Amino acid sequence: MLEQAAAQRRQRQQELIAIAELADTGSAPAPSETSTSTSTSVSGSGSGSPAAAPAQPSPLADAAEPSLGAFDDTFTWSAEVLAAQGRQLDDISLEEIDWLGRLRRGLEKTRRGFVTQLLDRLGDDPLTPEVLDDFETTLLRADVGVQATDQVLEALRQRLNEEVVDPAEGIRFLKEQLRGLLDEPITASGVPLLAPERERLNVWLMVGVNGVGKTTTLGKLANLAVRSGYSCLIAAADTFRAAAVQQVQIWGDRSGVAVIANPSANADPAAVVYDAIGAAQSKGTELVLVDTAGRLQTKHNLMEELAKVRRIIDKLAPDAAVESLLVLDASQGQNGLRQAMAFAKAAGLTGVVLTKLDGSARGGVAIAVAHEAGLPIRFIGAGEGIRDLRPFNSFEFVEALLAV
Ligand SMILES: Nc1nc2c(ncn2[C@@H]2O[C@H](COP(=O)(O)OP(=O)(O)OP(=O)(O)O)[C@@H](O)[C@H]2O)c(=O)[nH]1
Ligand SMILES: [Mg+2]
Repeated sequence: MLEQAAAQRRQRQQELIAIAELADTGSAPAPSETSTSTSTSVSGSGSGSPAAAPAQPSPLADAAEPSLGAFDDTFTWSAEVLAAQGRQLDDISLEEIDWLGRLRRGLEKTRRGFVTQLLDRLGDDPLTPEVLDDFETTLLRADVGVQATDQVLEALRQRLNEEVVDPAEGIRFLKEQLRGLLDEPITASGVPLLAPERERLNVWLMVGVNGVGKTTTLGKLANLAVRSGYSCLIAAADTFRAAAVQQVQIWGDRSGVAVIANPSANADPAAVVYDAIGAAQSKGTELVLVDTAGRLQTKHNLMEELAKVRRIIDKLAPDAAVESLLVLDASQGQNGLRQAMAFAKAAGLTGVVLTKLDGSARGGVAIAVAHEAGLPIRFIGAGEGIRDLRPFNSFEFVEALLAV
């Protein structure tokens, strides 16, 4: 079965290598603008004075290196998933194994041994149309969504009409269908793997309802960007919640990334973004990460505010590569789909970051969002740590979701 998957997913190799490059540990030099400040409202890590040295000897000091665990079941599984994508053992990094292990553990609740149970129950007999009810329950319970589930089952039914399919082959086909749904919007976007474009201004907005993990994701992205050698700046545009600027400042400090903020009460988020883009343009910064509010007095205000921020970016930096990433808490399941629909228009969404997969029983919502909202999943978060975020890979995700 692994050989078959290897043949099919060989083209994935290139993507994975790019992922490894993006997340390459420690190879990137610290960004030259680390902890510098402009004369306006920028505060860098540490003292905040212009061109101040970083407060920490290493800005990445708290980004714990992954360590090799036991050669347990998870380790073996992780190595197999990478091998199935055509990866050679000697070019697999410890970080990748570590991440896959965490992803698998994270999706444990979603999986709840579904596939194992399913295979046990089905035995070795060929699949019958009645058995598809079990598949349907599996998918719906993981929050894959009605539309996507219908489409997958229809494909399976058709397959059963054409030939005899044993349970293991059924699962393989199921995984292939799910991957197809996840990859559709990614392929349509023309960007297989999202990364900031070098030597160009990239503006990435984190949007989403309160508490989903916007600020945490931004902090992790800042760290990933620094480790990948990008110059980066954070715009603290959540001016609604009093502690928001402080929270984002802590994340900036952890990676030595300067934060643009406006200390006055009820500052206009669009003005903060204005300052940040100005600072980025004058310094030639490659990536501006924008933290936005998850809650305002009314939902209407939130959408208005996001639209205004978008207008400012488009006006000030018409040539910038803008990404508007909807952050979704995987544990909110189908609610996430509704949020995606609500934000799509005002925020001009270009992609999704799925967070909290470590504690979620509803990881399948990724498939619903990809299929029904037509949005590419770009990153996934599975933990509160600074390294608990990785670029999205449908093969790894589906393997983790439906692991035996
Ligand atoms: N377990 C887990 N917790 C997470 C993850 N991402 C974020 N969190 C936690 O979720 C909580 C909310 O995260 P924030 O980043 O503050 O969320 P936010 O969307 O910025 O919230 P508001 O600014 O209030 O709208 C924090 O306690 C984070 O540590 C994740 O991937 N896994
Ligand atoms: Mg926040």
